[in-house]
Amino acid sequence: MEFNTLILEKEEYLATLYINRPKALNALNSEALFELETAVRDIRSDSNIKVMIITGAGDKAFVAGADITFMVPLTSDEGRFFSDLGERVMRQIELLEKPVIAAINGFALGGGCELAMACDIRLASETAVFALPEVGLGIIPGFGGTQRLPRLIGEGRAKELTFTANKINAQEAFRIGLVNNVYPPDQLMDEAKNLAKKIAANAPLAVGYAKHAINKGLQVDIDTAMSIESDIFGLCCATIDKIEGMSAFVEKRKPKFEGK
Ligand code: CO8
Repeated sequence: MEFNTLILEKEEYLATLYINRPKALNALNSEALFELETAVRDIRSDSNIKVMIITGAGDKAFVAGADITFMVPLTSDEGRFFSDLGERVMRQIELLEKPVIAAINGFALGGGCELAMACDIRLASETAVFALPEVGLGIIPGFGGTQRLPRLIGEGRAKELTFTANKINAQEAFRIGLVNNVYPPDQLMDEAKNLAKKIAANAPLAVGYAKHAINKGLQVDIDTAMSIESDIFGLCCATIDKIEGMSAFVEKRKPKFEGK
């Protein structure tokens, strides 16, 4: 699949998506967001793909934000449209039935930090820098950042980062729980691929259902969440992979999952 602003590579079970606008440090304009939406749709429908990695092309930036040049002339209505588009695409990543790993290889600012937050697991290079600089530009995070950041790191820290627009390094991002782990730059992609491989060895439907149960459960009270979990557990029990996984255990062999 050919894009102007992205590179999509597929190998076996893994799709790796590079945000590729090097002249603008991979900043997201509307073309990039529409292409991202197309790529996510393609990955959703590709039954070979079990895990997706999102990273930035080059060695300087994951994504340095929404494209400021693009946003300069936006009217209120156009700004609302652009924010809606970004929110929709981030949500499609979050709701994708396959795990998405952000491999954050440099600047993850504004919309770039928001893109990383829409992914399931965030791995960072030691050189990564995070911030929500929006209030310094007279706007607010508009791709879901005001909602996801407090859910990830707690209200107080989220408000401090958002109100100050402070930049933090990868170690600080790790300390506050914004990223799962930090690696030397030359190891980041290998580590992301190792993680993808581990995930892909498990039953794909069960992994997707687990993602769905966690996402849905976080939005509701604990009793409703338990009921969501048991409903989805019931769905797992109707899969061929459940029979295979348990048979393999009993027969002391490795399971061969079909995603059915
Ligand atoms: N948008 C457009 N162009 C950018 C962006 C960006 N976000 N970031 C960098 N660039 C461009 C620069 O303009 C420069 O272009 P040129 O060579 O033509 O001058 C090129 O990338 C290289 O950048 P620098 O020369 O500035 O590189 P430095 O290493 O000196 O600095 C920084 C790197 C610190 C990343 C710096 O470029 C910077 O501060 N960039 C802006 C970061 C930022 O503020 N991001 C947040 C944007 S706002 C946002 O994301 C809102 C999301 C929600 C939108 C809701 C819809 C309305």
